[in-house]
Amino acid sequence: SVGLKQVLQDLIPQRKHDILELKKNYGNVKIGDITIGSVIGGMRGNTSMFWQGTSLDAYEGIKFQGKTIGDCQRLLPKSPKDSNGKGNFLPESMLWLLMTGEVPSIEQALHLSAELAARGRQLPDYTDKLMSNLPSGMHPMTQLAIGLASMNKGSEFARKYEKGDIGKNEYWEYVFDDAINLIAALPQLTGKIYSNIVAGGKPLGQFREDCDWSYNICSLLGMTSEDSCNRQNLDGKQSEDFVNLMRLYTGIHVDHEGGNVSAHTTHLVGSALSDPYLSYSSGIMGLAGPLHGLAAQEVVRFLIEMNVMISSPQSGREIEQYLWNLLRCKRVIPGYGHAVLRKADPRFIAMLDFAKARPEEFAQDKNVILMEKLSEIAPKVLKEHGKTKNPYPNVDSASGILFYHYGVTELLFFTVIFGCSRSMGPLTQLVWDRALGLPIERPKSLDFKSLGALCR
Ligand code: AMX
Repeated sequence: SVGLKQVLQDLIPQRKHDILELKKNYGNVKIGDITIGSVIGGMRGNTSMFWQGTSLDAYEGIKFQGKTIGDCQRLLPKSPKDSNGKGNFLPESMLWLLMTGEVPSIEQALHLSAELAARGRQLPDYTDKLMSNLPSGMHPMTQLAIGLASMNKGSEFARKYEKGDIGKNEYWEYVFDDAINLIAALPQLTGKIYSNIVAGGKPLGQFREDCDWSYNICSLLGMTSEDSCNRQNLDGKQSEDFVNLMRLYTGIHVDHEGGNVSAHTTHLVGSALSDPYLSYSSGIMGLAGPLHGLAAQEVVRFLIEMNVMISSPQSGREIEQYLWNLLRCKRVIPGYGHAVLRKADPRFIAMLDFAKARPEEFAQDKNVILMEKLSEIAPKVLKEHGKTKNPYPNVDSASGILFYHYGVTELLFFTVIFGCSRSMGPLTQLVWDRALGLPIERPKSLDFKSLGALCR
């Protein structure tokens, strides 16, 4: 079938059987010990979540249903409108892979893309009105969380649940519909937020039902050469590159295992049977934190500030000095380090490769040059400093500065684009959570007294 829901329908019985068997036959198998260090240390090393779509290896980085970024770039269908075939895969292809575990055919990917475009044509009128009336200057991530939460008014799952006419076995079907509607609405919602920030709410571009999801994000930001606004006067090549950057960025930020704040939050809130809009809105609140999604913005600010203070972005000696001063002031180097990864993030490398493949476009951009130079110098400094477990660049080191290059300069807005992408992984898991009948999450907590008792 070319329909994602139908394909899932066929997959679910076997997976459900598998999970019941696991529970029945192996429910008591131990997979680790929990230490006091983990209880008071952000639950590090505490392997305790089921998450299907992606897994994170400390050295190999992210894998999407077992596939590396390189595999995905080779295997996942691209847009047929891609003029030279060198563009990135469609995030819609990634969504299919996450949901089903299978690489979609081009027909399946395009069918899903068309379905998202058809469902995402316009925002519900209540959301549109609400977004138009938000105070100017409100944080873009607050706007996104409000917009998403408001869409719960149209939640199929919440409506059916309220009426009491669905059984547990059918939950996933309505969660699926909500998830697809939510993902479909993100280009419009993102465009609306951006227009609130930069144009007093005036539309910046057009939604095109014959175009893919990433194209529509770009168009509604006023960033395609064909749209009415074309705010940055991008020429055809730049506009095509920007759309490809968006496909790349939104294709590889979809998920990063289950334990990160936005994914875990979505899963946790959903486990209380809150609908996908409320669940993902909560995840967005977590993504807004500076140690999580907001880091891309910090990196851009950091690069711009450093470029003011040094004579050239190629000056290794001055960069090194700048970093040591920062560390002496007990500040972190933004864009470096990771809670799980222990090497350079392959997503960073993919973004860097995007810039390297376009030397003419970026040759004069001091910030992009500094970003690249920094990735050679900062690891050396952090290693010598000796505290950071992973001294290498993380995903946020490159992404923001590339958007900045093309003219998206409103730093607080980057995380909204991250939020578009990140919808795909956690919402996939939410569909599977309900399909497999996973229960409400309820870890046990300990107070000082109980911890003390364990130490005696
Ligand atoms: N610069 C300086 N010091 C750093 C550092 C950095 N980039 N990264 C970690 N450290 C320090 C920590 O502050 C900690 O110091 P402390 O012992 O005095 O508290 C020590 O090294 C050990 O930390 P860690 O175990 O290596 O990292 P963590 O798992 O606690 O935190 C992270 C991970 C990402 C929050 C941290 O590396 C950091 O703050 N990096 C900078 C901000 C950033 O780039 N965030 C983006 C993360 C990616 C994402 O989720 N989007």
